[in-house]
Amino acid sequence: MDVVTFGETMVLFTPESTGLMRYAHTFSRKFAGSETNFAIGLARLGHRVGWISRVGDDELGKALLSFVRGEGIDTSCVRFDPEAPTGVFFKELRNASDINVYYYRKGSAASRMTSADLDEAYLSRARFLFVSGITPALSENCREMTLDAIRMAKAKGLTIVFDPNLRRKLWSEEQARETLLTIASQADIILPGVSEGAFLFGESDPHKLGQLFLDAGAKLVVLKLGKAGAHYFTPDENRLMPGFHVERVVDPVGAGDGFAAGFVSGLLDGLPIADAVVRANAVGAMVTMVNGDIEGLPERSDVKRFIEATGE
Ligand code: CKP
Ligand code: MG
Repeated sequence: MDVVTFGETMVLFTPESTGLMRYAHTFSRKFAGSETNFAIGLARLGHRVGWISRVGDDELGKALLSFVRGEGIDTSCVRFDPEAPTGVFFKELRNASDINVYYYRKGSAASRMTSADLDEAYLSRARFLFVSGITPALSENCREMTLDAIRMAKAKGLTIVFDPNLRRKLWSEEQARETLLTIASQADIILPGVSEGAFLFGESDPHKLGQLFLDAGAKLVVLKLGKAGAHYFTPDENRLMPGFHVERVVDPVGAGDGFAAGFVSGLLDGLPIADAVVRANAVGAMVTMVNGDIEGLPERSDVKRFIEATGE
């Protein structure tokens, strides 16, 4: 296996109509969650990924698990929890620039995960552990599990990749800041957005943020700048890799996970950091052109064509 990740994937309902969701009568049913968005992105690019989670022992949990497995993700460490339901969320697309997410996930099966869901032998089969800042926000047991997963993976020599994925609806500012900074200090590679950097350090200048994350402990920081692209920082060099032009953004949710998949795919292929960031920018951009968090994730040949056509 190349990468292991863990976290909550939910049933996603999206109104078929734009505007206020209160007027929506028909919804499409999809599945989404940061870690499986990322995992499926990597699988489409030809890599092998394992996902650790829990789903409810219910119809939607069974559908979700079949779906993720069908996308080629190893789900041998996913369990059914008979005592809690599969989480659900709604994505209201009032228009392309006004998108709201409503969670119905409190007490969900995945939020009941504990460190006992982690299998050390399973983790040690991979080269990378992908950690998203959503999982520690789900519950105190998930927060402990996240820190234990990092500890175990580090001991086994895995590279820790961390996407802070700040979700203010899930926890208090103080809890979020403290935990995300703790994880940032333990990660090898960190993929924050500027707004997340500003939340954590009270600073939004990209150069200063890059340095702050390096000082906090990361060896490589890739700061996401939206349509401007991404700026990477190591102790020795830093460089801005411009983003790709997108004619029309349909749905930006999931772009960060696509970005992470493109970047880790580049590292797995042994690309120089700059080229891995180009791939990350391309996958992130492609995700925004399609409604759904995983529907726009490209295959390898699609990314190549997109990069060539857009003249990076
Ligand atoms: O940062 P992104 O827009 O890439 O993340 C989107 C995902 O896991 C989305 O699929 C949703 O399920 C979530 O983030 C979340 O819990 O908010
Ligand atoms: Mg994100």
